[in-house]
Amino acid sequence: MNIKEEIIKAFHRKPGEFISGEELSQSCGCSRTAIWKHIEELRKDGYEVEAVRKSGYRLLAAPDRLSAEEVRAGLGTYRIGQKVLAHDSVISTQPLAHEAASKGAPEGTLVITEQQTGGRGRLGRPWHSPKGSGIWMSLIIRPEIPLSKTPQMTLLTAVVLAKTIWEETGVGPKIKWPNDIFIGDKKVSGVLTELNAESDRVNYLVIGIGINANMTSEDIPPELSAIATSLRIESGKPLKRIPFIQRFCENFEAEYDHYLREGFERVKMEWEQHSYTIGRWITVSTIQQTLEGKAIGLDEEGVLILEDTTGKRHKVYSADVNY
Ligand code: BT5
Repeated sequence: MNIKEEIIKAFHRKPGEFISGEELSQSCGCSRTAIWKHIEELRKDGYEVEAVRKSGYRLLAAPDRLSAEEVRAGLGTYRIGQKVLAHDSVISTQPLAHEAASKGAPEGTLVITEQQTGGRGRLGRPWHSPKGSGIWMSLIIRPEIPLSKTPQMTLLTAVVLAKTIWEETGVGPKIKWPNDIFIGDKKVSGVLTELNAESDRVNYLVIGIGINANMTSEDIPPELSAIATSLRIESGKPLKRIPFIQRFCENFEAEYDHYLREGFERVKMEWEQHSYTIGRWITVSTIQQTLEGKAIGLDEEGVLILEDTTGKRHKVYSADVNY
């Protein structure tokens, strides 16, 4: 048992209340001296814990740090986010998640970090991931679906992100096909889905998620200032990252379980409801060609349907979309 994590869980069960050393030592299965030592360690980690003789310990403030203990304390899921690999600074969470997945990390494992020095988007594009002000994470899932359906996981993740942003900030985001979350006309979050498969069998997917949480306008570099925003800028309040990640995991698990049981239909409907793309005139560039037309909707597999000026409909599988 991880004693620090048990103590944090106990504090979360009784917010604002004193918990006696005796009660903590019983629920953690260790001596009161061991509890005292772990409380000292928590203080070193930035937790403010009040200790009062006869009353016990009370949590006054937790640090704004993405630790495995904090994410798991009070998390209402049975597998998404139940294993967390938390880092301070990494090049990118994607290769770390691939490595963990190839060594057998369970479905739902989350790799999170405070900072990425080489964060990336699709086609190797850079993803700006400054320290402390974002949520940079990679989720491992192992769905039993054919390869052709894996792009649906990006759409599912975008729906879950849009819902979570709405629930946690009250700001209404839109999804730009296939992987961008927009508020107004600026990007607040992006999804990068990577796949490991053999013939038609999916071994695992790594879903990379970048969310601009607490960046201020000054934190956004000039080359991104016209296209990027953050939840803090849009909602006018700092975001509590831990509750956000927990809500994301809970929403993801609910949506994903429903998808595995019932199929893509609900994701398609919700995606269309939150869509920035549908109804717009867009230009789509693939390696082979450039198409112009109106985005009509998704087909039942999640492929974007585009109608050109002659009324002809085209299926867009994977491409860059300009507006
Ligand atoms: C994406 O790519 O939007 C996917 C981003 C995924 C990032 C996560 S963070 C955790 C995990 N680890 C990683 O290394 N990556 C994943 P794409 O659609 O290709 O968009 C990339 C483009 O977005 C760049 O070319 C910039 O124009 C822009 N951009 C870069 N950083 C941004 C930011 N922080 N906010 C908004 N836009 C950004």
